[in-house]
Amino acid sequence: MEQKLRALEEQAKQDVNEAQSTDALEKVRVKYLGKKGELTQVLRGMGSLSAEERPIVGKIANVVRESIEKSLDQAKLHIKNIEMTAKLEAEAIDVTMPGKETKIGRKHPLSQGLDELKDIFISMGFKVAEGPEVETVYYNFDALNAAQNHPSRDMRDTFYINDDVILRTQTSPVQVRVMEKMKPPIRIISPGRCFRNDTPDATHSPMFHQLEGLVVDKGITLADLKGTLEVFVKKFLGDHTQIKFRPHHFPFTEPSAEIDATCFKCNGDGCPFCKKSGWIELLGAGMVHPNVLKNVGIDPEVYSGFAFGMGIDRLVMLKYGIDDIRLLFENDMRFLNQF
Ligand code: 2NM
Repeated sequence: MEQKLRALEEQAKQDVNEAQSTDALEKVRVKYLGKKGELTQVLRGMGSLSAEERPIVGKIANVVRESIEKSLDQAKLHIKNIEMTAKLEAEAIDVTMPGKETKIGRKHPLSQGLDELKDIFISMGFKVAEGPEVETVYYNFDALNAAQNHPSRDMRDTFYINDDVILRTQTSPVQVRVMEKMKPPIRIISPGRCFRNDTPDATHSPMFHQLEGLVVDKGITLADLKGTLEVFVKKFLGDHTQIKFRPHHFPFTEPSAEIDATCFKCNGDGCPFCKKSGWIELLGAGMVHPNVLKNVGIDPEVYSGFAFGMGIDRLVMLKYGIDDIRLLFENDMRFLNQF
C-alpha cells in the first residue's frame, strides 16, 4: 500500500511537471485529488486494512496528498508567472512610436477679417448688434426710405419668401430694429450675412457679408463721419492711408458718399491693381435721412446721425489679394490653408 502511494506521488509530480498551463494543472489536480481521483480511490480502499496498518498508511497518504498539493501550488505560481510575462509582452506599447498627427484648424479668412474689423470698431466705442437674416419688406426697404419703385425691391434682385418676407439685402434692418428700441446715444455696428439674387462670378455671390455702422446722438455732423472713417481706415490699412469722399446717392442717407482710400499697393501713385487711379473704393456712407429717423420715432429736429456700410468679402479680398469671391465659399482646404 505504501509503495502504491509513493508510486502515485511520483506519477503525480511527473504529470505536474509536464503541465504547461493552469488548465492542464487543474486537470492533474482532478486526476489525483478530485472526488474520483486516484489518491481518493486509494484512501477509500483503506477499509480493508487492519487496525494497526490503518493509521500508518493514513499518515503516509496525508503526506503524499500534501506533497502533491504543494507541487501543484508551486507549479501554478510558476505557470502564472510565465503566462503574465507572455501577456505583458503581447500587450506591450511601443512608447517610441510616432504619435498620430492632430490637425489644428484655423479661422476662415472671412472670420479673420471680420474679427479685425470688429476689434477696430469696438476699440472706438461701438457695440455689436445682430438681427434676423430672414427679414420683412418693412425693415429691409420701407423703414429705410426706399421708394416703392426702387430697383433693389425687384424680385429679380431680392429673394422673396412671400410678399412681405425676404432674405435681407443689407444689414441696415438690424439698425432700424435697434433705433426702434434704444434711445440715443446709439453707437453700433451690425456685421452679418446678406443675400441678393446675383449670378455668381468673380465679384458677385448671392450670399455675401456686410458690416454697417450707425451713430445717432445730438449734434452729430458730417465731420464726425469723416473723422470716424479716417481713424477706421488708418487702423485697417495703415497710418499713411488717405481717404476721399465722392458724392453718391442712397435712399437712407442724405447727403451720401462713397469713400475711397489711397491704393495700398502703390500708395496712390497708380498701378494695375487700382487701374492706375491711385484709389480703391472702400465703403458707402452718409448722414441718416430724416425720414429714417422719423420712421423709428426719433425726432430729426433733436437728433442726427451718420451711417456707413462695407462689404466684408470685398475688404478681405483686397487685403489678402483674393481675385475671386467664390473661393471664399468653396471651402477648398488648399485655398483656406494659405491664410
Ligand atoms: C451703407 C451706406 C450708407 C446705412 C444706413 C443705415 C440706417 F439704418 F441708419 F439707415 N444703416 N446703414 C448705410 C448708409 C449703409 O452701405 C453701403
